Amino acid sequence: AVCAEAYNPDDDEDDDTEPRVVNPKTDEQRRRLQDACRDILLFKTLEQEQFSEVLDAMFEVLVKPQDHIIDQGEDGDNFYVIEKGVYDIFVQKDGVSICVGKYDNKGSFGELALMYNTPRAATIVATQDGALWGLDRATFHRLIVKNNAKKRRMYEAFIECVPLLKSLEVSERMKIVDVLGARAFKDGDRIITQGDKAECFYIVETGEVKIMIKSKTKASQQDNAEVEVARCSRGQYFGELALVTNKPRAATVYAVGETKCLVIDIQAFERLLGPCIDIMKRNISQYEDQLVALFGSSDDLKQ
Ligand code: 1OR
Ligand code: 1OR
Repeated sequence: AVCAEAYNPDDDEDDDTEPRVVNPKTDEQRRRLQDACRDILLFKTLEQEQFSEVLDAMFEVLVKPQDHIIDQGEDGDNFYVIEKGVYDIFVQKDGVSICVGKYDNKGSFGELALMYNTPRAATIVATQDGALWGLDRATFHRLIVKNNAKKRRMYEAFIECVPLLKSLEVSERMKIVDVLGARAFKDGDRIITQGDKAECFYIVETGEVKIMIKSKTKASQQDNAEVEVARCSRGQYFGELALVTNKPRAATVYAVGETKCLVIDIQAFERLLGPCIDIMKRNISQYEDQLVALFGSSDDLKQ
């Protein structure tokens, strides 16, 4: 049987006495590692000191096409951050292995088995030459899993009152907290750019964002300025449309004043927010009516 309980870091006293892992790196390796880790959500809520311990412990892994980095069902050894390469995600269903997604030169994987002490939930296969940075299980426990206890305390109350997530079980909401990252924006910062490929989903924690669109059907016309179509504030979400429709971002999103958002990557979105998809789809169908009112056509959403 698979144990889905969160690992309780307070049960584990050995962690503090475990020696700190340091894998020496050249300046050039350190620079590449820092680049690769800049947007890793699981690292976004770490203190500076913990983050630099993570970087010290990481080690480079070079991979070839068809290498299996992780096999579903095995025990977890490492967590991986992608520096480069494309990696297919396979999940076994009724004895058949299905490709359910891929990582394209960014992101991270292999956190679940280490967080919840479960067998690997998917198989990850390199499709080309690539480079990864590994983090060993003991260091992952000592730094990331310990930090998750703090994250749960910080975000539990807020996550409990996000309307979209109401239909989930408490344990499902806590799993979202475990993998989310927090990002702060200043007034006017662009969070999402219309036309970009989508990687994340956002929930506003504090502050406000404004959603602006340029009509694609009017793209050649001079008066095709950005038009404000909506705002989102505390507890509201954005960035779901491209993930649900598998299309580029339909709008540009800017911070209005100092704004903090909780961020979930596309794999976690698909894994954990399935039960909320119907609510999102219902809300998306209302975008279309508003679009017609604004531009006289809903072609922007359809194509
Ligand atoms: P892990 O330690 O279980 C396999 O090792 C990793 O694949 C897993 O951590 C995740 O980091 C990653 N379901 C489960 N794990 C996934 C999924 C996934 N995608 C990536 N991983 N699903 C696919 C969502 C696009 C759900 C499939 C039903
Ligand atoms: P996304 O992933 O496409 C931009 O990134 C986000 O802005 C989008 O998800 C929604 O979360 C949010 N059209 C498109 N995106 C909208 C709209 C919208 N409203 C909110 N978003 N409208 C119609 C125009 C296409 C709303 C008109 C009021």
